[in-house]
Amino acid sequence: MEKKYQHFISMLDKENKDDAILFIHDLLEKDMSIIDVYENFIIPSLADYECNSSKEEICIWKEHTRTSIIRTILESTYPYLIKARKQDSINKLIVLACPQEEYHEIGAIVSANYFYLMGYKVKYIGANTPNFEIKSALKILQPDYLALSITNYYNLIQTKKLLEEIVAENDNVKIILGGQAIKKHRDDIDITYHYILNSLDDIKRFRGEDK
Ligand code: B12
Repeated sequence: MEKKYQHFISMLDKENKDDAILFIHDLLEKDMSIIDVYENFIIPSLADYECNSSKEEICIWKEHTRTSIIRTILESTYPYLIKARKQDSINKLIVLACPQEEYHEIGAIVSANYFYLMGYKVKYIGANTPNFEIKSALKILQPDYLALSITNYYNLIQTKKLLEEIVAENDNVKIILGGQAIKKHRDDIDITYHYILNSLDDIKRFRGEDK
């Protein structure tokens, strides 16, 4: 696995989009599970990424390029998720978003796909989603859960305010939080939530307890 992963990373480092996409499709065709592909290739390829330039502007466009390759892989492998989805689906809806100013969305997309695999109905409504759009989705869709992905620490403060308003206005919706800012800083801020989930295991456990 490690050799294959290093090979994949070398293609990403060279920004060799076509080869990287074909490589992942080949793994899936040779019977690697979609979860193994997510856990051992897709997630670490971004989570462990370190820009080797000291210039910030170079790092940002390089991160965009890498993310764009990963996004194409996520979209183009979606049929494998459909095939792997658990048969015992659960009649509950999760609305998932990245709040205002939060542009990191791969974690949100991956977790949306994991909830889908576990049998939930999921609507991912986007990165950098303005507060009024999140509230509108809650009003119209009446989901069981609102899940937010927060990566950047600075976005915790405005999300705290948003969640206080949401909980005051909606009796039924339960709040799920995830993402690196939550993982690292949840004790630094008194933010409203019902569940904190940050990994596939967390989501599996949550599904097991959700009747
Ligand atoms: C790609 C990337 C970007 C891309 C994002 C593109 C996109 N469309 O998503 C771009 C170029 C836009 C970007 C911009 C910036 N970035 Co950036 N970025 C990254 C990078 C390299 C990877 C992030 C990623 O996709 N990881 C992979 C995913 C799969 O992992 P994940 O998000 O942790 O998600 C997992 C779990 O957390 C969990 N999860 C996540 N969300 C949720 C939600 C729920 C409900 C659940 C259940 C689970 C869950 O599930 C996932 C699977 O396990 C990281 C480096 C790193 N080490 O993470 C920096 C990083 C996150 N960025 C960082 C920074 C500083 C920035 C910028 C401020 C840079 C700048 N100067 O402009 C801007 C901020 C933009 C903004 N306002 O949001 C810092 C954050 C530090 C901090 N403040 O906390 C990091 C850590 C880099 C660093 N080492 O400094 N970035």
